[in-house]
Amino acid sequence: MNRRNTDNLVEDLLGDFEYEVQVPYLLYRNAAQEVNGIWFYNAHDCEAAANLFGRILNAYSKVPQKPKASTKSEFEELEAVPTSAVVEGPLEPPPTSSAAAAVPDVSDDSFVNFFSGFGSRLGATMEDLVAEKHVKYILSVEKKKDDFESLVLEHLRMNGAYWGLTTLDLLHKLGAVDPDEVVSWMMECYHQDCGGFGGNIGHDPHLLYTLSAVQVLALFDRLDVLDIEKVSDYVAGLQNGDGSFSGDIWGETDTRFSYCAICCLSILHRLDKIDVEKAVNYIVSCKNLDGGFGSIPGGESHAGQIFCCVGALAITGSLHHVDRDLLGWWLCERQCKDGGLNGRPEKLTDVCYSWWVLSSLIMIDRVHWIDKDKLTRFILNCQDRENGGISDRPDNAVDVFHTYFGVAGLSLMEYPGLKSLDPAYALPVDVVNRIFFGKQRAPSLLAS
Ligand code: GRG
Repeated sequence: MNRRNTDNLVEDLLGDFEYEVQVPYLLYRNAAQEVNGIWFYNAHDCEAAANLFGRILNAYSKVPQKPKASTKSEFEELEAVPTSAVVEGPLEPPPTSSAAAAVPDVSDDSFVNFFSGFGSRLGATMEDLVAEKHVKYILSVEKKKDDFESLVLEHLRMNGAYWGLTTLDLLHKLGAVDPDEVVSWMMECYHQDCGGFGGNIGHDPHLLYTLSAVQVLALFDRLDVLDIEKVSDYVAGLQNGDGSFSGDIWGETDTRFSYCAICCLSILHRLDKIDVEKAVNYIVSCKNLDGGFGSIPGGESHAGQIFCCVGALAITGSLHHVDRDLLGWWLCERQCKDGGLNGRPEKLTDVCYSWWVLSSLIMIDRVHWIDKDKLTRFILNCQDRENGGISDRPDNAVDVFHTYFGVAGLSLMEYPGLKSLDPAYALPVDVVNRIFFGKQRAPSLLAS
């Protein structure tokens, strides 16, 4: 059930089990009377999983109950359950994809080898990732306000906060910062008049910073400080007649802004404030013949824009617009001889594409088309092992942006000891689960 975790969620469907589909959620109550919801990016997958539940329950209802004391396994006992219902289950992608990462099936050997064998084949341990040094580096950048890096990040400080703090969370060290201090600084970047956030105190509001602000508040579980109607009105107000989004009042459109708006509104549970169908159609109009996406219709395919478009389509349950094999092929061709990934043909590799490319491949179930060991080595070779931080390429100067995307790429490859990141929301999976399941419960099942 988990997108990239080999620890499967196990539920006994054959006990006291009830389920209900409310696309994109599959809600169920188990024998312990716990109500849970499984959230799917794709409406089809949601219905297909429900269908599978139905087939299992239906088949089981036809099987006479066996005596408890049996030497046979529970699966052998379910002779009347057609095994093919599970093997050919609707969650399974075509044979070429071997179930890949998005919906792991631990019975699939290629999947098990791809992920769980990784630590031992590579000899990777937490020692290879100098995690403590990276934590120190991130904390030190925050303190040094006058050095080069801080100055060049001055206008992007809100994004910097998102990169740095998410890195700390992935490394289980978010507790090293004072949330009140962060939240109070962030609210100084908030524009009460319009509902948007600036990149720093006194800077103009923009969707790029508004998403980072919302993501950081979500990390700290402090979305309650927001005037959610005001912020979501600001975001929704930037949608144009053709479904695209401008980044701010000055009007430039870019699929990056479509992603920022959709991700932000989804986190705030306010997607209903925009015309989602038009937003999706606009993104689809930016799709190219090579399967990739650009920043505007006709714009060159670029891995960064592809993440934005695939992420927005994933969040809105519209991934059926993607030709997974064609795009997967284009994306996996981004891996170069040094193991790193570039953002488009003939360009240099850069650690940040570990995120843009891998997250996209995960969302379209083609991440196993990448040589994971080589990419892991590439990222680890970009670390400053003495002072912490990760650079774009080996031996270059480190910065917070590449430190985040390096650690994020490792997390997507399930590097030992790191928290899991959600490939669409670019937030740790536990944070995304809290947003969608923490306070929201299955209304009809709870009522019964
Ligand atoms: C929440 C993760 C997250 C993102 C928010 C801002 C945004 C949405 C996405 C940005 C996507 C994007 C366009 C990334 C590319 C960034 C990058 C390294 C651009 C460099 O472009 P070039 O042309 O580089 O200088 P190449 O590598 O093509 O030479």
